[in-house]
Amino acid sequence: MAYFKNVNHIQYEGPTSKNPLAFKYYHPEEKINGKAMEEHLRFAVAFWHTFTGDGTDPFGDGNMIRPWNQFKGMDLAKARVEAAFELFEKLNVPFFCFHDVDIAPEGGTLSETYQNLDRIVTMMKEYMRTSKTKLLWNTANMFTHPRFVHGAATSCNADVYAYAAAKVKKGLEIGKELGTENYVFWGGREGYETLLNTDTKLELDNLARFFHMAIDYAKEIGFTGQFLIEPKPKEPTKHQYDFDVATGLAFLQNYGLRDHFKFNIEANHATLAGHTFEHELRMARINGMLGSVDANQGDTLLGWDTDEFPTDLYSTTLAMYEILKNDGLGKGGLNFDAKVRRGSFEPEDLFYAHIAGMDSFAIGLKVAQRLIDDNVFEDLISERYQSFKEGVGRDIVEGNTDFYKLEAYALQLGDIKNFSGRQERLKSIINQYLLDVHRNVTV
Ligand code: XLS
Ligand code: CA
Ligand code: CA
Repeated sequence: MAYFKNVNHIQYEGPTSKNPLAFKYYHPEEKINGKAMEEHLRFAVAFWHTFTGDGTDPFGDGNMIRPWNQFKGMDLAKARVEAAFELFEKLNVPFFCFHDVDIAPEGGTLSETYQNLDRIVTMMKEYMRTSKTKLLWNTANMFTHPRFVHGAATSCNADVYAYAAAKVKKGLEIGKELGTENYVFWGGREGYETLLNTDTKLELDNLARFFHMAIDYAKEIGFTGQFLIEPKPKEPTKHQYDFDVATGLAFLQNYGLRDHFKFNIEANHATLAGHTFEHELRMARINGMLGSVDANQGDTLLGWDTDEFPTDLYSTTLAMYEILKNDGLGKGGLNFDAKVRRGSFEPEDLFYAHIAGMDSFAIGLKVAQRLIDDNVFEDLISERYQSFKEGVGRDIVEGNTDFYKLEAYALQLGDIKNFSGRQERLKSIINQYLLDVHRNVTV
């Protein structure tokens, strides 16, 4: 059965097209610096927002019109998979992502839940034999069910900890079965509400033990996906342990986990942490830890996680700049962890939203590559740090100095001269490049 009868395969029609169901900028085969756009961007659809979410918010019931909602229970789960592969094919998207609970209903017992999952995974595997769409990552939802009220791997309740371990164990088996590229750990309720009732040391030690057991099990079963930590500072807990890249990195290093993980950076989580998206990408990149991206955007007027489809070209450009500088995302990709607004409740809106996101990142890719080709930032940065290429600066960088020598040097200095950082000049150049995205002229 077709769930999106009014939508055909989305084609690239170019920037002058008026067809809302066409790509204006995303041209999968087009080569950017010798590599096809499709391979640069590695887009993924998030199963939960697109097929499971129903528009429910704290003030209102679900309102999304979804043709598969005519079914219930396991039939609904199967219908979602059918609808998903129809959308993947029509959008020509190479990857998807899911949580265990997105794809199959939980049973009365853990064993029943496993059985439900197995049936859906078998069905997905069958689709994936002929579909080009692969699994970017899967994960276990350890935050929705009431048992996770105090956390999962940081719960005060050891029974919950064991239950969470079982879910991740199953998740790794499923990931292996479906040939996933990555496995994501987002600490949904791994944090605290108040220090007054929390043994933070025990919770963090337990979280590290949990990750070590996951690494051991993955090795044992030959799971080859990349492990990813997804930082988020708050929501649902007041303070989440994986606050941002810097906090996550300190944790991984403290507990001897660094070599086994990379980060999955979500734009809206970066902004909730008081950073820009590109800041988090940069911090992960310079530490060799940039693994994958949850491509969305928040709302500057709202202090929570709105998970909007990305349309801010400034942000997609600076994000793609970091990704290109990282030499791509390896096994990672750009997962649209994004949901249509509650007012966009028709099935076609799912296509408009993904097209908007894919086109926005395609523009970001093109502009970022041109900025790099023309050394727009690099030339200025190189000039700005010139003092570290000679004399005392070179001694500092090469480790050939100490406080005595630096003091002696400082004592003989006259007035110290600084130079402008040229921030506004750079921003106006970015605008020029953005507006020139279609011209073959370089600025
Ligand atoms: C929620 C997170 C979540 C993770 C996967 O804010 O973004 O969706 O990506 O559990
Ligand atoms: Ca996410
Ligand atoms: Ca989010």
